Order: sequence, then C-alpha cells, then structure tokens
Amino acid sequence: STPPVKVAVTGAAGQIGYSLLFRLASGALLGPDTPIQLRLLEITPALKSLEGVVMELDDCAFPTLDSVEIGDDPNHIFDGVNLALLVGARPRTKGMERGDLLSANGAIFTGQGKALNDHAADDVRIGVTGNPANTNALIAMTNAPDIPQERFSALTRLDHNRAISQLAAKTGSKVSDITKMTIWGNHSATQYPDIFHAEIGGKNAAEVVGDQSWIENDFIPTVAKRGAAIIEARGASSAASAASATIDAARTWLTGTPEGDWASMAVRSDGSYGVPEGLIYSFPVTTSNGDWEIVQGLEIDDFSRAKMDATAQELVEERDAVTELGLI
Ligand code: NAX
Repeated sequence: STPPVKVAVTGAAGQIGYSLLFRLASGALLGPDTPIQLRLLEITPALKSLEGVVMELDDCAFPTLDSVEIGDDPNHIFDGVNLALLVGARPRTKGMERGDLLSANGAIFTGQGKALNDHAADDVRIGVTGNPANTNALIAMTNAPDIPQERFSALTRLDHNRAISQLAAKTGSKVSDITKMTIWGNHSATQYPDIFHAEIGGKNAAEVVGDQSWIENDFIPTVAKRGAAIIEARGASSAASAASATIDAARTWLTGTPEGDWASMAVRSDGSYGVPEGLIYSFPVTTSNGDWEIVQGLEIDDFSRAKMDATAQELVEERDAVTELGLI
C-alpha cells in the first residue's frame, strides 16, 4: 500500500482548522489509498480545545487517518512533514496598526520557517493560508534557507474559486466548463482577478461576457471584497471555503493541473510579467509532480498591466515593512 503522508496544520483549533482537518482526514487531499498522519500545531492555551477536535476526529473513524499528533512546539510538530499548511496567524484586532500586525505575524512565521528548515522532510511543500498570506510566506521562505524557495506558496486559490463561481453565475455556465482563470498578485483587496485569458467551454470568457463594465465594476470588486461580504453576512470570516481552497491548492500542487488548464498560486516571482523578482505574487501556474511553472507568453493589455502593477506595488511595500522590522 502507499506510504503515509505527514501533513502539518498550524492554527488547527481555529475555524478553518475545524473544516480542514476533517477533509484531510477523510482523504480529500490524496484519495482513499494514501494514509494521512496529521501533526497539529497550536499555541499552548488552545491545546485543550484542540484535544476536543482530536476526539471528534477519532469519532469519525476515518480509514485514511493513520495517526494524529498535537503540540505547541513547531520543532516537534514539523518533524518529518511532507506538507505543511500554515493556517494559524494573528488576526488583526481593534486598535492594531498594520505594522503591529506584520510584526506579530512576523514572529510566528520566522519561527515556523526556521523549524521547517531544520525538521521537515526533504520533499516538504509549504502552503500559507494565514494572513497576510503572501508576506507571511515570504518571511517563512527567507527564514528557511535550506529549503528550495519554490517549495513555498501562499493561498490565492480561494480567490480563484470565487472568480470561477462569479463567472459561472454571470454566464449561466457550469464551474466545470471554466478553465484558465487567473488571480494576479496579493491575497488582498488589490488582487487582480483576470478573465481575459479564461475560457468557458473553450471560448474566451471576456468575449462571452462582452461587458467591460461588468468586469471592472462588478466582477473584480465582488471577488476582491468577497471576504468582507462573508463577514458581513455570517458574522465570521470565511472558513469552510478557505479550508476547501487550501485542499484544492495542495492537491493541485502535489498531483498536477489537468491538461489545458492552470491554477492560481502565489509563488516566488522570477521576474515573469515584469513582477519584481523575489516577491510572493500570485501567477497562473501549471503543476506536475509537486513542481510548478509560471504560464508564460500571455498577452497583457494596459488595463491588466495597471492592475498587476498596483498589486505588485502593495507587495513591495509589505516587503519593505518586514525588511525594516528585521524579519527577512
Ligand atoms: P482563527 O482565529 O479561528 O484560528 C487561528 C488559529 O491559529 C487560532 O486557533 C490560534 O490559536 C492559532 N494560532 C495563532 N498563533 C499561532 C501559532 N504561532 N502557532 C500555531 N497556531 C497559532 O482564524 P481562522 O478563521 O481559522 O483563519 C486563519 C487565518 O486564515 C487568518 O489569518 C485568516 O485571516 C486567514 N484567511 C486566509 C484566507 C486566504 O484565502 N488566504 C481566507 C480565509 C482566512 O481569512
């Protein structure tokens, strides 16, 4: 049978964790034939609550769940992990400035980057969901000099899935007919969801929509501000959809994009499309055997260029801020 895969989840007692763990344990990542060993990291005060979650995992009697370990020491929890899903982060609380948020999260992601560097398996892949996701991934990557930089990514798959869903609703098509969706840039309100290269049943999506004003004034802001709309409606931030996207992103990374399609992933820029090298920026990527490649040669018009540059600029500012704080 297939050897077990060790998957670390941080922030495991949080609301995304509550959705994510059960899907991982039930085989949503690698199917029914690959046993999963969960390694769950939390801060000390949340360990008791995490014990309750583990009781529930036990009670599901998932055949694919091989073992569960919990703890508050990243050096122990990350030992030998093949996949690390960094979900736990310090949320922005009242009165907190952006700099405070960056330094609180900086402390988390420098420490976790070092622990991954020293203890993860040689084939580790690291996906960052916790916000500010792109810059947290940059911090972890920079603090893990022995791990190849292409093993780090930040989550923009939720934005990607939101964009597909909005486009399907607008055009009366099925989500499964939509391919080549792209989210460019930061997982923030400056992100640029791009349908100019997307296809619906093989036809160019922007042409099928045929309405530039919908794209500019409806589609892009709806996708970019969807997180706030969920908070407004639900009284809590998106959790199940974020967990689902975290699994989609990891599955795509490990098992590959289908022929003729791509996915959005925030990865280290190599300068493609004029994006400053070294930023963790969301690009269209194809994946196979656990490696990704940025899709090359897409034509970028002036409208797209301006949006891609604006979100790059925000990431440059975040990088400058964490450089000043001495985090990278
Ligand atoms: P919760 O506040 O419910 O859970 C976060 C958990 O992380 C808490 O249990 C906390 O104890 C734990 N934690 C804090 N510091 C830790 C550390 N140093 N080590 C281990 N665990 C630690 O937040 P939740 O709703 O689950 O969201 C988690 C993160 O995902 C947040 O940063 C949130 O902003 C981010 N999101 C990212 C999304 C994306 O698409 N990239 C979308 C959803 C979500 O907003």
